[in-house]
Amino acid sequence: MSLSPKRIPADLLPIMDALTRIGRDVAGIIARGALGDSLSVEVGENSDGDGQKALDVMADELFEAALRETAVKYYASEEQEVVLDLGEGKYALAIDPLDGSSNIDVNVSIGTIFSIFEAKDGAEESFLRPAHEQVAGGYIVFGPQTGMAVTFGDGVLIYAMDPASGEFLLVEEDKQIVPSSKEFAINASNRRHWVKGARSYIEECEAGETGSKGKNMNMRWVGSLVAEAHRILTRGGVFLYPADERKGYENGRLRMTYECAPIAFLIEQAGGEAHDGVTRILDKTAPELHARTPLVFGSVEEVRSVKAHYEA
Ligand code: AFP
Repeated sequence: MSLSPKRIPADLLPIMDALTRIGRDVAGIIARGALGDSLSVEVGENSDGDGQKALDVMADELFEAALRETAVKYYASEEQEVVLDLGEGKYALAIDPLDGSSNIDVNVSIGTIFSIFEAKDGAEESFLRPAHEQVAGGYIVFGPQTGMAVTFGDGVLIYAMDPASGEFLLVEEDKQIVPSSKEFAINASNRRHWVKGARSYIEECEAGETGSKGKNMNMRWVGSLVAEAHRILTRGGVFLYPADERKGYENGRLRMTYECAPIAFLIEQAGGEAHDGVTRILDKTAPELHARTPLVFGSVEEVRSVKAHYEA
């Protein structure tokens, strides 16, 4: 077993074991960096024409192979155009095998994001359903420490990987996000493209104590969703990837099925909130496998403030 089994539903334990075993292997590949094969060389394109890095494809192949030995029947990946039928099993798993690819060769935290549903009869219908039907959601973060945050709908469990053994050890149960924060995360270079609500919220943050917020704020942007989510789970904050006017960004950049839905599940289970500016992420249904959605998540006071700006 590659992880502490405590509080993991028995049916899901073999899947979580497979995910953390591969997580350990991917952490080892990343840690070797330039001592190994090039991880950031472009080797192809995914379904949307986004460049695929060597590590994107390597991680996808490793996770797919390991999950074939579990009760995962349907496998949906950012790196695969269609849902794969892995054979027998009662679950459907969506995954971004390696999120944050642009950070691979600059030694910045990257991650794997996963979402699990009970499989329905059909492949796509197992994923194109209200996000609140997930039975598990989480991420593995590859950074100065490798760790995992996961929820099965009964609180958020935090694991740390022991570098010596590669085992994921449970270090925190029922993680809670602080309700207020002085930190926001957004890619400020896109300001001129943002929808109005996002722009007015950020302007309020930038006004700090001279404006209606009455407190100075700080900004972070890692360019790696898992790194932002881990920071926000750990010390609070709010993350925004809004819709913007650029071609292809009318629904933001992030994908509903294997990025936003699992992150939203985790964040809500930790006492935070997650919406697309208007609608709760967990109330949304992806219209197609690789659909994008705007995403705002984090400390409840700030997430609600963003929503108020969208509604103003
Ligand atoms: P890559 O995997 O292409 O690096 O994209 C990472 C990501 O999907 C997400 O992890 C980041 O939060 C977001 O994109 C960064 O987007 P910008 O590059 O537009 O800031």
